[in-house]
Amino acid sequence: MTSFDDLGATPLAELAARAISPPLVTHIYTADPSARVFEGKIYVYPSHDIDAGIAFNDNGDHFGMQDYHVLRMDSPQAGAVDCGVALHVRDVPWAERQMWAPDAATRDGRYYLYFPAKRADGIFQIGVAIADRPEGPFKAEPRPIEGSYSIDPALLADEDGSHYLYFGGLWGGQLQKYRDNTYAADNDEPAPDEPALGPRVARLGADMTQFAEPPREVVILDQDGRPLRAGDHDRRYFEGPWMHRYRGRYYLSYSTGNTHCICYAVGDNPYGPFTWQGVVLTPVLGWTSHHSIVEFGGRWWLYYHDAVLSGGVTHLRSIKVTELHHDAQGRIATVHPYGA
Ligand code: FUB
Repeated sequence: MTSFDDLGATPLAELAARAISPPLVTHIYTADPSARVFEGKIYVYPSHDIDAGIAFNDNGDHFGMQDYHVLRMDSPQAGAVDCGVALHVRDVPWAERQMWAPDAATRDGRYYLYFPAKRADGIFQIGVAIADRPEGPFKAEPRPIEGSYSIDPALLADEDGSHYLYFGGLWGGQLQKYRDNTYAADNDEPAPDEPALGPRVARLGADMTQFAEPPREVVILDQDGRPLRAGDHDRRYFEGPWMHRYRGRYYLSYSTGNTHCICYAVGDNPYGPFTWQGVVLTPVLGWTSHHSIVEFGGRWWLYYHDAVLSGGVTHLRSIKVTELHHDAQGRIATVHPYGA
């Protein structure tokens, strides 16, 4: 595996040549791809990266995104069509800035876009916007989802018709400020030998715009059944949750943040616990890694991003896709974005 540090030291032209997949689009920068199958096509809901002219800082304020474009693909191997602006922050009554990683779901012929953004007081919440078409345009609800917080919403449409919303991200995503769903400015990450913070999950109500229950914390266990520790940066949850079902089991995959991998853990129900299994994607160029996993045409696909197209600018990323393989035991084969 090419480490994060090695990537930074590798000439860009070499990385571009070794990259296993090209960007899906090059006319805009895109990141955090949530790929969904609607109406027999793939719709990708990415962040729309821009240079907002904001200085780099540890809160990620330089990720100053303002709108969403939805991309449509006839298949993962086909070209991506930019369906245009689906939602702009100026049309979200409660939000001021930083339209970060979104996801989408459908129910009863309507489409729901879930997105995080900062309120005027600098606190992230998650909102929902509704459309009649997968590509929008989406109309935002006047208020964020009550009881939501932090970033990176991801949906699970379960077999019984229930929808679950997973969310949460550390550091700039503010997850470390919450305990038992309550914010305190002086909350921080647990000590290294304490259980790590997990993503949160809540079942949605039938109208898809509110939680039907208070969010619960998801626990990720090691192979001995112990919760991963906060100091276990190679495996602990950081941001970017995603859920897919494979052969009746629930696969939670996520970014490890400052160790730059996508990992996965497996459980038997949407709430977990989940047991850590391995690495889905080794580091990409750029600080962040964020992905989705989708089945299409009887095969599995990993959507992800890197910053090769922008020359390594960490907030100017491009989304990509490659095939993902599960072995006979259901284990995921690690993807090396620049070759093994
Ligand atoms: O794109 C902004 C943030 O960067 C996302 O919300 C995170 O998952 C990371 O990719």
